[in-house]
Amino acid sequence: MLKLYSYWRSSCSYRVRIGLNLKGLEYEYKAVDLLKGEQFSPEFLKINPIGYVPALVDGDFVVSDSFAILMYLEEKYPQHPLLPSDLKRKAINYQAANLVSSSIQPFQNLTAVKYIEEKVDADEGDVWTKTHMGKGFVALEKLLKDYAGEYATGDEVFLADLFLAPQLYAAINVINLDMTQFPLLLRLHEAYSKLPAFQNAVPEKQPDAPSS
Ligand SMILES: N[C@@H](CCC(=O)N[C@@H](CS)C(=O)NCC(=O)O)C(=O)O
Repeated sequence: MLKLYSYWRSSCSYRVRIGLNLKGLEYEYKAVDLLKGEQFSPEFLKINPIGYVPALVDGDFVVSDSFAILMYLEEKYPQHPLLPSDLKRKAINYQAANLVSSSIQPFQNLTAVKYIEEKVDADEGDVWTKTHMGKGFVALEKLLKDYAGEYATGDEVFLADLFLAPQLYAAINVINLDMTQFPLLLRLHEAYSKLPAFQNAVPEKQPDAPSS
């Protein structure tokens, strides 16, 4: 069975959990407690040398990084395609996914926020995260307005949605970002909350989530 190294609150793990659910793949959940620093244990560093979740183990094959994992799953398990066949919509899915994973999430990563709080100021972490999230959301709101249907790039769920849902969850439930400027993103957040594959991937439903 597939194994997913994950942390309940990790948005990068959450993307992969949605992908696994959409494709109807069962997997064993291997919790890595990021707050306890388990990502830096010698055992985990053998799985992912940079010490980040998620990581997927498929038999004797190991792959890390949510984008790489999702592309691996996409090719190995073609059911419920994560990419549209239309070339331009596919490119927009890559753009939106990478905007989240390269231009928003790295700024909110535990390592980055801790660094800012320690080297700059304890209150600066939150300002820093909100600034980068806001900048990314302004871009996503503009980018997707010409492509969105019920979901980010049309009426079917695709890769962009897998990256957006966890990012929106983090903005709304964790960071408390003011979302009034982002009506389209808010509408997408609502739409995701109605889909079982997304509902079952939310942080609070994961085996390592605190019970209260
Ligand atoms: N590009 C990577 C980023 C992975 C990443 O940043 N993971 C975070 C959780 S979302 C992490 O493990 N952080 C641990 C740390 O900062 O020590 C991906 O998409 O998987």
